[in-house]
Amino acid sequence: MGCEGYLGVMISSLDRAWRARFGGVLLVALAPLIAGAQQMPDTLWLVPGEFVLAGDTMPALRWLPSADWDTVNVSFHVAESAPQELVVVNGDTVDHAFDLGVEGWSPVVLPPGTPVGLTLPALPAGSYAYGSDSERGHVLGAAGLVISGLNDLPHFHWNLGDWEPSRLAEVSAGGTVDPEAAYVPRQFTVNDRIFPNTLTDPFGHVQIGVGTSCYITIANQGSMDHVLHFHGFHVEVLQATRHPERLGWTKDTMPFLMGEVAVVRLDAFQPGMYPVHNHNLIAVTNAGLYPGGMITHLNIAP
Ligand SMILES: [Cu+2]
Repeated sequence: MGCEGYLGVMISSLDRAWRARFGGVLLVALAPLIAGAQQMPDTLWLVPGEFVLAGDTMPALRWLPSADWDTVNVSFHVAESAPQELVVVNGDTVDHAFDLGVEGWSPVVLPPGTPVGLTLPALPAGSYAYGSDSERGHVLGAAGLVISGLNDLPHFHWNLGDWEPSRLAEVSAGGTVDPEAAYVPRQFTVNDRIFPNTLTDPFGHVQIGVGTSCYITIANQGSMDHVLHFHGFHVEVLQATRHPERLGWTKDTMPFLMGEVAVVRLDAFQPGMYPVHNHNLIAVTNAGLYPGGMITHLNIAP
């Protein structure tokens, strides 16, 4: 299906989804929120648990600001170019290493149960993916974002993930990923949420006023490549770690290779509700049911 046809289907489906969810209450009744910047926690906990997406119950690992289980990895803001002291506690049963993917900075080993103090390096303005350097940590979804500077505008983030329940179960039980096996994820998330729950995410659901601007950090921490299509706007590419040639481009469709961390700027010149969706049809479903998965909205208040 071409994107125009796709768009029509999507808008009417979105409309039905909204009505189902909000009982016909106009979404404009929701007060526009400024993305509340989460500050770095004093202690970061790697916590094992379970998450449920559209009927699939899956084992999980999450980076959290306390030992209490939550399904959403914490992403946080730090001051530009200032080292940060952080204590990390590995609540899993095996070793992990805290990884920031920054050249010249080595992952810090985290034995289970022992608090480890580490210093985040001075990070130039931009966004960085942090996680565990192990396959177990990656597959079970221990992956968050550190956003340095870029706080002169509201700054939203979309941490993208894809989930194949059988792979998670295998790895959780101590197995490894079979590189020959087909990868068939059933769930696709933005900040560990599936649509329409993406619309109740204060850090991911873009809600700003017409005539204003925001940053959006977009990180692909899944196990496949993704492509997002913005309706209503073209965004300016400020960072794209796997597509350096795209810096400064203004685009409505952007690819995100596995591991890519990007920052875009959105100038909201027109009011309205605009979907942003994955261009891969399977990635806009929840366990095969459309619409779902990687869809969120730009809600631009008049
Ligand atoms: Cu589209």
